[in-house]
Amino acid sequence: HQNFLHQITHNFLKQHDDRIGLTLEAIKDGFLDYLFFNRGTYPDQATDQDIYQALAMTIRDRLVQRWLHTYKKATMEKDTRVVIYLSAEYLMGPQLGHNIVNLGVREVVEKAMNDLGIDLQSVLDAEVEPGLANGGLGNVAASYLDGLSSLEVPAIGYGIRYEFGLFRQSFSNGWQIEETDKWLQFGFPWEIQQFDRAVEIKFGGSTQRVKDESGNEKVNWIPSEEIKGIPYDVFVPGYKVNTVNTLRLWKAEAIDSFNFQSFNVGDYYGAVDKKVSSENITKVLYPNDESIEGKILRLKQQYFFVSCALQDCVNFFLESGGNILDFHEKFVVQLNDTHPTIAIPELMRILVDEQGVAWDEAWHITQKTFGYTQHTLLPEALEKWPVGLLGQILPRHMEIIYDINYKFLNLAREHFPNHQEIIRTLSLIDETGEKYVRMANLACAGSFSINGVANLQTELLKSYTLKDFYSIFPEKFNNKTNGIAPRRWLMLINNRLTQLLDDTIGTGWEKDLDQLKSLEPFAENQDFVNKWKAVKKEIKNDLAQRIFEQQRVKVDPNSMFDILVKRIHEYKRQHLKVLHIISLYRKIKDNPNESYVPRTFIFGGKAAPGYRMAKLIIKLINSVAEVINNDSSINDLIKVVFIPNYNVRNSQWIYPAADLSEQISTAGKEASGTGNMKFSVNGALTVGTYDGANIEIREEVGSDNFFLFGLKADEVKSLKESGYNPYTYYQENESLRKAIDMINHGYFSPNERDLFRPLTDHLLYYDEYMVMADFTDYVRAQEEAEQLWSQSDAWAKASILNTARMGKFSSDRTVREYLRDIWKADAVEINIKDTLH
Ligand code: 7GP
Repeated sequence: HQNFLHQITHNFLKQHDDRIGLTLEAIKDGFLDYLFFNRGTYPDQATDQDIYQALAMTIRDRLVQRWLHTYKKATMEKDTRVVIYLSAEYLMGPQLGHNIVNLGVREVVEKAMNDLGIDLQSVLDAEVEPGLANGGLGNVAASYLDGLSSLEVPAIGYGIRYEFGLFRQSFSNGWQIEETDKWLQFGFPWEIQQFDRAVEIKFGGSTQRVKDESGNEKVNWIPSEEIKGIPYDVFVPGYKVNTVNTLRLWKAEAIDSFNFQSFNVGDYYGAVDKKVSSENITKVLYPNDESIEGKILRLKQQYFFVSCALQDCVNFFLESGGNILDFHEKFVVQLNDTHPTIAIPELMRILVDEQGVAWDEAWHITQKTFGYTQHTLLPEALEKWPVGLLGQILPRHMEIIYDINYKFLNLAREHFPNHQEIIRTLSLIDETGEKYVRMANLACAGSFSINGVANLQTELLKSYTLKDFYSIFPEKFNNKTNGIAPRRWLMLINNRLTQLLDDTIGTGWEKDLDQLKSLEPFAENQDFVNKWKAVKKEIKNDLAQRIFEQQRVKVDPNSMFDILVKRIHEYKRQHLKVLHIISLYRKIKDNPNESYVPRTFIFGGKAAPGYRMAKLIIKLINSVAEVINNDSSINDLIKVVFIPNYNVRNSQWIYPAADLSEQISTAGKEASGTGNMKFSVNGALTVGTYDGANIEIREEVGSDNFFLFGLKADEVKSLKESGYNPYTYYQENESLRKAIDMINHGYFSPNERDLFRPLTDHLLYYDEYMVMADFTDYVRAQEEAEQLWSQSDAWAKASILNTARMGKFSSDRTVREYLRDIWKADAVEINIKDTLH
């Protein structure tokens, strides 16, 4: 009977090949069909949202068969190895444009829309992106899924379907305002709900030791709360291949959406209450990028999606006839930082308590299953959970963690006999005050691979942050320098440059970014240099126009676009940039007759809602912008723009338009950075510190095409140890002093002179991130940039070389390295003509 049904489906698909075909007619028909039957409208009456939804459904139809084949013929097959990526965040970005590019149908779709009198760009603009991430860490999660699909490797990303993504940012009187991100409001056309793969998740209660039939001791967990996880599958198509992997996002639901007992005694509200509280778990993304407080709901979120994911893997592996003892052969599970680390005791629990595997064997399987990626150098970002809280929410896991710790510390003592201090720092439990579980230690003990995301960071992990783990397990440590997906971050967002590249060196670079190297000789070709400049000018025009429409600020596309976009954080030093702008402004006012390079300074980024200093920095930037943009005495030589609600969609306009990319973190603080890569591959020059992946970018593009400044990581450290006094820089550097005095005298806050005191006082008397120490050299690097800018051909040449030499930073390279060293999974070619069973 089943075969019969399959046959019918296949005959249907064959007859209706056009429905899923990629021809102009098929796409037009599909689109009009959805517009009429699904949206209930005609093209001339359709809203932007109607048009977007109809085109999205049309494109989605073309993914379904590829996705189903990938899922059934590769992912679920017993003998194929599957990469599992566990991440609390995915920064997927707008989907329509990306999926059109990956299907290889950009031109056809553009034509189909044109024929109907519709501008494709405005359709793309109508998409509300799924902002299910804070920043960098979610961005790499999305890039690596894209890379895995493009390399045809079966993979599943697991995460949370937050009902509200990262808050939307607007400004009121220059202050950041946060609003709920209702990204699901109009429906999300890229997902399919999989009700039949729902799982149950337990919380709380207690454990009980019982004897099973054969007299062996066994632990029962008797929870106090149970909820359901419902998966929603999002398609992740590879570039011009049939592989479409799955991003499976989980939503929490109450098991009985109605508690009839309460209902019968008239407590309608109480009955609904339980439903509401269960569903709260996946309500909203926590908006802090690098510091985590001990929030119960956050721990529940972490356990919720991790348990959903592992249960799902176990289920379909056993369904396909797999042997649980081979779990680590079938799956490799990558932990995206420590947020999913509770997966380690969860897998132990499933193996030991549910599958009856002996402890030592279960530990062997677990350690062979997990890899751990570490994304931060900020000590305050290392997650830890109070033992009391973890034990209350997950009593069985707390026991398992203690058991793991007992054995792990015995091993550690063999390496460090008589080093009580080292044993204390290695322990999974921090016992210095209130007891905490250290999630990074758990991740290190329970995985076979530990990697940083750029060379410098990996070295710093080995010599400081995870030093003692490194001496016990040197073989586990490795580096995987981050990369970005060239399809999104060049092809999709920079159509103009893509055309020029294709015309000059042909296509093929988008799958093999090293091919951009063949652009190098063109840097000496005047005709090409002129074309390069013309393209850049058009792109800058586009952004200037958007800025004018949005903010009514006129910026000059001939000025140098100097851009700093990323989360607002003191270590990322947006305030260093502001001090530079103020000092330049001061200089122009004091010496109006000298000649200056016209500059446009563009900012973007969100501050964590509870991070007061970051919010004050936003207010300062907006206040400085207000004064400078309205000061007619400086003849529009400088403009300052803060683009609100920085997200993937907005960033797609920003990166291609940059001349100068600001990567100015305190050395030794930025693990890698990926914005730095997006800028440079689009031809921006970088002004940057010797930090994160900046170092490797400079190595590739050449030191002549990169403006380096500032203290190095070891210099930061030794200056700090020798007693850093920021005030001396204020005394010694006149332009720095003037800039700070202007802020302190209320020049930018006439109604509230002391508004920025907390910020300036911090800089003068504390300055944890050494803004003051790096100021002078930063200004020097900026002057160097201005000198090069004045020779416009030389600048263009450096810009070309940046693009030409960025091949290394393709996420395809990074994914290949993960596959080679950690995941060890092979490509599986997907043939959509195969019959499915
Ligand atoms: C970020 C790092 O700050 C950034 O340097 C790196 O490029 C990115 O990860 C991708 O590897 N870290 C986070 O976003 C984060 O939340 C805290 O780290 C655990």
